Amino acid sequence: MVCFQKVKKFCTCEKIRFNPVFKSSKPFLIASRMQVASLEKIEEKLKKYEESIGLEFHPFCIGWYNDRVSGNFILDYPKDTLAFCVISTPRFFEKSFLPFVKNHEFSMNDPFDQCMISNYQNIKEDFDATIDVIHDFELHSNRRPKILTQTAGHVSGAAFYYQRKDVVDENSRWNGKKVFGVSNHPKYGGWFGFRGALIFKNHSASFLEYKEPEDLLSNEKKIELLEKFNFSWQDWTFRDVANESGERYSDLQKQYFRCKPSERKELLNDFFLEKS
Ligand code: B12
Repeated sequence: MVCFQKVKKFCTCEKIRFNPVFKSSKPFLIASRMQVASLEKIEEKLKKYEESIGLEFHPFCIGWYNDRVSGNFILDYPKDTLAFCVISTPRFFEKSFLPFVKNHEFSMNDPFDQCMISNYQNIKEDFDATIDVIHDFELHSNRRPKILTQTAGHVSGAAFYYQRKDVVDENSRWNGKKVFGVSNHPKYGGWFGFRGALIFKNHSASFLEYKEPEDLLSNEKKIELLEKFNFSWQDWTFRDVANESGERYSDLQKQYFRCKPSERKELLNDFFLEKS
């Protein structure tokens, strides 16, 4: 779901007047047009991966993310840096993961993570740009996640991140209880996964305009979503609270994620043995 709507009309008067880098408005105008053209090129290339392997890429400015999170989660890039929040749709498992498993030896504990590392390697090779990748599963040495994907998902418009503060009268409902937030995709509901972010270090996204994702859920639905995610996530029902597309994970995909990581390779071996 490549998003062009966020591109601002070029150069507001304020930007021209207050931009300290350029003495006149003309060079800034040219720079902005080049930036927009280069974003369009990047999105065009990424679209190929959306179609072939079922990933989605949603652009955002690092500053939008950093403005939301507390100090210890700040991403250390200039605020205008262009980044993409990456998510896997329900199709990713069959389109990318199973073919990957069929053709590769496992070198990591989690073949799914290995598959994403390989996909990002291909994407990086496809661009001349210097790209940093932060995976959803990456942790700092103190076990803190390197990126909060739900916040990235929200600011990029990929999926609304519902937190307890979004519910009316949350305290009387969940007094004293820990309630984790959950993201809802406008098309797939909960049937998707965050796969981290791509950061185009040399690209400015200062011309992108921030737009809040649409809050599609009533207060009752938000409560249902948060309660199912927190108190009965094992039955998968939180994913169906607002699933517009009707698309879900296949039985094999569900079985895979239900398995303990140590049993996943065996499950896949059995699956391919049965098919051969
Ligand atoms: C650690 C972790 C867990 C821990 C703790 C959960 C937690 N949220 O803290 C445990 C092990 C319990 C867990 C469990 C599960 N998890 Co988990 N988990 C993570 C992980 C790796 C990091 C989350 C984290 O540490 N957050 C830290 C806290 C502090 O962040 P926070 O509460 O969002 O606070 C920030 C925001 O509030 C932000 N902020 C402040 N103001 C505002 C305002 C706005 C508008 C916004 C947008 C943000 C914002 O600032 C705060 C930080 O300063 C993420 C992947 C990732 N890298 O993000 C997956 C992730 C959250 N988990 C996920 C899932 C699916 C699960 C499980 C269902 C199991 C599973 N894997 O199938 C269960 C369900 C939860 C449960 N009932 O137990 C998914 C959620 C998908 C979704 N739709 O939202 C994620 C995103 C993984 C993924 N790759 O998709 N998980």
